[in-house]
Amino acid sequence: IAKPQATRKVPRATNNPLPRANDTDTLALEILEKLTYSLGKTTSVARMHDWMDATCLAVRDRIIDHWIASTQKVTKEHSKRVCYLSMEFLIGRLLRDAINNLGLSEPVKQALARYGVDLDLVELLEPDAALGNGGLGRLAACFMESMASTEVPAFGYGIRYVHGFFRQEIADGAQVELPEDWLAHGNPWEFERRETAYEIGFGGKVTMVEEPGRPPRYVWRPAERVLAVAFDTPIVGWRGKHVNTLRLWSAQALDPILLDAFNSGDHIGALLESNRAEAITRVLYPADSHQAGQELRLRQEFFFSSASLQDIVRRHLQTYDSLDNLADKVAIQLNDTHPAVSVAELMRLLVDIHGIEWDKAWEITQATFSYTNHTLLPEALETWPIHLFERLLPRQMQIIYAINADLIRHARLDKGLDDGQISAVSLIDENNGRRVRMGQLAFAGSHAVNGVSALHTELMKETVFRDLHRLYPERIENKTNGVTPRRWLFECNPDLCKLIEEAIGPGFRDNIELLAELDKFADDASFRDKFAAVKLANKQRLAKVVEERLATYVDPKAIFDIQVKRIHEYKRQFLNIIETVALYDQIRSSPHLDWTPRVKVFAGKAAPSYQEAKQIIHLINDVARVINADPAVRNLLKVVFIPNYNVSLAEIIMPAADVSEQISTAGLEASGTGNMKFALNGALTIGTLDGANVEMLEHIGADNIFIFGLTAEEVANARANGHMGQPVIERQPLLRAALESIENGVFSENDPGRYRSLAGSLRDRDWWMIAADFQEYWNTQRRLDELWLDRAKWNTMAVHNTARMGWFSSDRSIGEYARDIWKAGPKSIQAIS
Ligand code: H2P
Repeated sequence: IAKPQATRKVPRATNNPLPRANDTDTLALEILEKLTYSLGKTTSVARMHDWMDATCLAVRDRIIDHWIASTQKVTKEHSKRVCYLSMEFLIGRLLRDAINNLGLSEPVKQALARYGVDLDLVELLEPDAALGNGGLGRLAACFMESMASTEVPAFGYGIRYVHGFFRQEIADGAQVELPEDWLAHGNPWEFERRETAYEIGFGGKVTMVEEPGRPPRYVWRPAERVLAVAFDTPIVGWRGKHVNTLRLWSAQALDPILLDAFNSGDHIGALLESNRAEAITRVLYPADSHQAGQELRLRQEFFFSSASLQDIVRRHLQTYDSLDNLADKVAIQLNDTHPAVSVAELMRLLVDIHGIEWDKAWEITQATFSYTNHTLLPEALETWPIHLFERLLPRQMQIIYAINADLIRHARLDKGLDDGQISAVSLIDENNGRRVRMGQLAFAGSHAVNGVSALHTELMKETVFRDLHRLYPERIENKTNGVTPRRWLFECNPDLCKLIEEAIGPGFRDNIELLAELDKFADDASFRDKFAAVKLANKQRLAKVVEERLATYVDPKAIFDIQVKRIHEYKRQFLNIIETVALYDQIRSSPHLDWTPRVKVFAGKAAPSYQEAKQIIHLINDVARVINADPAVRNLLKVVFIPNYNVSLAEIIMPAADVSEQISTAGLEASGTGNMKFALNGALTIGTLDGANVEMLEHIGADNIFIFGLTAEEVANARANGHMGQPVIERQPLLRAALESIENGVFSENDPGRYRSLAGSLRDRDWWMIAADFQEYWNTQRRLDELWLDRAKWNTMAVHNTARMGWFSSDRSIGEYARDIWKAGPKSIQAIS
């Protein structure tokens, strides 16, 4: 390979970015320039990792050109900005996203090829930014991409965790949690902004200051202060039209070291303060460690809320001389209750720091905030013990009491609520040792509160927020989730996109709803065959990953039946594995029957403290070991659990599924977004009438989706009527036999009692309705088996799925938020119908 020399002739970004040639020659030089001048390496000594860094840096320069232009435009036009506050952003890798959105995929590939470097291998080296647990964090990442793509000016605000979601390994069938280290080799995408840092206080005292002729003021003197330092990552939208900022906060001590202590020999003590501060942003909390309860979690929540609000207020005052018009220029979206303390903190900033009168401040606060609820699970609705809250955030506690007093007065006097209803709407839960209810606080402080699917939104009105809804009937509205088609179709399934483009032209890349035009190809045999060929190639790619990681062969010609998501009882991976065991029994007892070959694929992490979920992982692995080693099964059934599910693995899995498992107990999955990714890539859904499945059914049509099981209403009734699993199990020989083999140690010979209590939970109250739904689930799976034999029909249905999923784009979700809640973004977006 010739060794080109780096030169400095490449045009550099200025305040007026020069349009640069998107050709291979220019990019090759830019990458080389980064390798040489930013990394100090020559092509002969550069390692793959250096090439990855150099490529990211070169691509980042291209983004910066657009970033500067976007920022200047927003500033000049005084556009309203959206601030999306989220404790989680599950971003994954950024390189492919960036080059795809900039339209640079081919030139970058060819530029690297000049140095004998393969872009595909470079991409694999980028660590996943796993700053989230699951759907909630991934939704925030899709929304960031869609806001950039639809040109909604936005800031994402969150936490720069040093260690993201844990790395999962499976040892002897069980989950082992290891620290994840995405920053170990630095992060080429981010900019540290040391000049953008804010002091965050904790603890201390509040004093009332009275000055003659002025109303009393409250002054908070925190006992402890830490610094929040900004790290910015530019997020580039489709075709590079607009770039937004993801601003993540990192905690640091005001003094990096206590020099006196150090000099007097206390080397450890000298660093204590700094350690304590940095601990705030060291690790992401795994969700579901129900009632994390730890003080550290509350510190994290306040830390990033306060830093973000101080930043928002400062920036607003740079342009406008008053905060009176804050809500006209900023919309703050609270992603779940994690940033709910922001309501009290903004009130403190407005009233205590900027001297705004209380009622006016409350008006501004409510007009500025809106809140998204993501779950009805009672254990996930955050509450904090008053004594902890008061000790850590004394002024915010006072403010919450004052907000609550106003709320209760209004409820009692204006709306005539009785005592029971008052205690339901109160921001303070008096029944469980006095706790602050963050859901109620977020609700009270927002002008709009939304659920994430039509069903979930209705259930919010009937359950968790029933009384608040009665008090403020206009406030709750629905915003069904969506996923970005750039990552979840264009990037993860390029061959399918090529095929779609051949059929309907390139328009769908700019308007995903044009996918609907594919519908007319569903009955075209030659198109269907090509569609199936792409699917097969994607399955081969997944099979290769399975082979590499698990040393297990899976046949790409079998049905790939996939369930990937956090492991949770309500998501019912347990139901799926029981059905697998029943199928195994049937294949063994009736070997002569014409069984349809299936590969059951599972992946997902269990929160470390969630014992039942960890047991389910163990069971899946135990079942896999036994079935995969049994020659009697003759490869008709394979079970694999792929460890360490993350965004990058999802990008390989989604395009490779024939069957998508969306089988939560109805009424419990708020929306789901994996369901959308699978169907968009042509998988057929087997699912309950839960979350967004309900709307998918409406769009895709009942003929193209496999719905089974109790409805949310039936689940609620069954629970209320004291449903028990045992009588159901008695009536169902398949289920009975499968459960018995699980509880008798057929899959855990060295520890036969391992699953006794897990299985026992079905005999008992069967809270998750697994026994109740089993038979219908089994029957529906067999309908899928049968359909597989008529491949033309299967493929027709698969094409309909892809064609009809355009509506589930996060561009559509963002359009609805922009139009109904934020009143921000270009007119074209707000005009979305
Ligand atoms: C949660 C809900 C999902 C929802 C997602 C985004 C919390 O994600 O349970 O139903 O789609 O938020 O709104 P998850 O379970 O995947 O962690």
